[in-house]
Amino acid sequence: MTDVKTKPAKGARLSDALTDDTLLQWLRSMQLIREFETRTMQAYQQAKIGGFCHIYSGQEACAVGTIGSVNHDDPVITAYRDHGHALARGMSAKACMAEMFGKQAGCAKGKGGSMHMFDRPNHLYGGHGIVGAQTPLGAGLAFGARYAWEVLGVGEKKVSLCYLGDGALDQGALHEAQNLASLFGLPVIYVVENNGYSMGTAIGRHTANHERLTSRAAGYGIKGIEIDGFDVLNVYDEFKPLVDECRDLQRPGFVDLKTYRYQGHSMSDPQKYRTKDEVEQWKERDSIAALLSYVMSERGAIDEDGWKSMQQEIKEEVLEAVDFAENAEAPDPATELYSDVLIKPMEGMSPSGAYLHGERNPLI
Ligand SMILES: Cc1ncc(C[n+]2csc(CCOP(=O)(O)OP(=O)(O)O)c2C)c(N)n1
Ligand SMILES: [Mg+2]
Repeated sequence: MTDVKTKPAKGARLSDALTDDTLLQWLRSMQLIREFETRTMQAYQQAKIGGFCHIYSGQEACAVGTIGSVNHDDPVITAYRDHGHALARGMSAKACMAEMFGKQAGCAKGKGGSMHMFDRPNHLYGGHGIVGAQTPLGAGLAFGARYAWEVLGVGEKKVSLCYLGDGALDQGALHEAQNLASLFGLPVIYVVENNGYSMGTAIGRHTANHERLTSRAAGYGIKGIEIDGFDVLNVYDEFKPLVDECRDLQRPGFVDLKTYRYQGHSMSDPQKYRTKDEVEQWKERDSIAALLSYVMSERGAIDEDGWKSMQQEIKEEVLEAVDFAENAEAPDPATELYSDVLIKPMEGMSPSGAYLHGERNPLI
């Protein structure tokens, strides 16, 4: 995925050594996420997508820069604002869109929806809707990876990436997980996509000492760094050394990855807690525009025509994904309702889930 041409010269940035192909791939990936989210909003407004839906636009450099810093078989887990991570990890736009349309061809057979993207071949273990629930699981993935390498002698040293929002910072689960990760030497990096808001609550109103989040990690003996998450090259420059260190030493890490979301918290958010000016100010630093300018002006790796055709290609890919999702088959309740889930049919219930005597299942 990530290709390095030479070792960077002394004093040069790590990203200077990334090949033009890698940078173009990142540009493509970020634009794919942006376009995908635009079409997702449209489909949602047309009531083709149901349930909760959280848009990733604005945060593209976070997923692309961090996932671009690890190996494909390093496990990744995240919260519910997960379309960007799924696409950056290599999930097809079709599988991602079909999941949101609740179709069998979706990555989780249409049973998870927007918040539960799961893709084992791409080493993505969800998509989790309970704030902070993924943080012990991220430690568990790291435990499994270290156990496989050290005890079973299978595979190489790995690092697990566990993304969370600033709203999950004060969940007890995160603190318990960090404690054990440090104690046991679990190679998990907690990547806080700090977009400044938990729903409508600004970070300064819900998290103590929010300007020095890394000091919380330090309390557990975990190395923490702050990164400007709006510049994908900077994300790579700062994040990659931490990944290498955590992999090498089999230790946890923590990142305060500062970012911003362009859309509301979810599809139903009047956004009374922030001004339009604030959003516009962040957009002036847009991460896709910044990377485009670098690959165009500094690298000469793409020109205006090349960019236009890349955008067009991506647009067609996403429209095809929407069309595919719309026309795909719905899962068959007779075979799918009780497969891959913990709840089994109860006595008196037909395999399709309907109660034979006409009552509702109290569990669903
Ligand atoms: C345990 C729990 N409490 C409350 C909620 C309701 N809830 C859903 S999203 C959210 C805000 C989380 O914000 P943040 O972690 O910053 O993520 P962001 O939406 O900014 O990506 C809340 C409180 C929940 N899903 N789970
Ligand atoms: Mg947030």
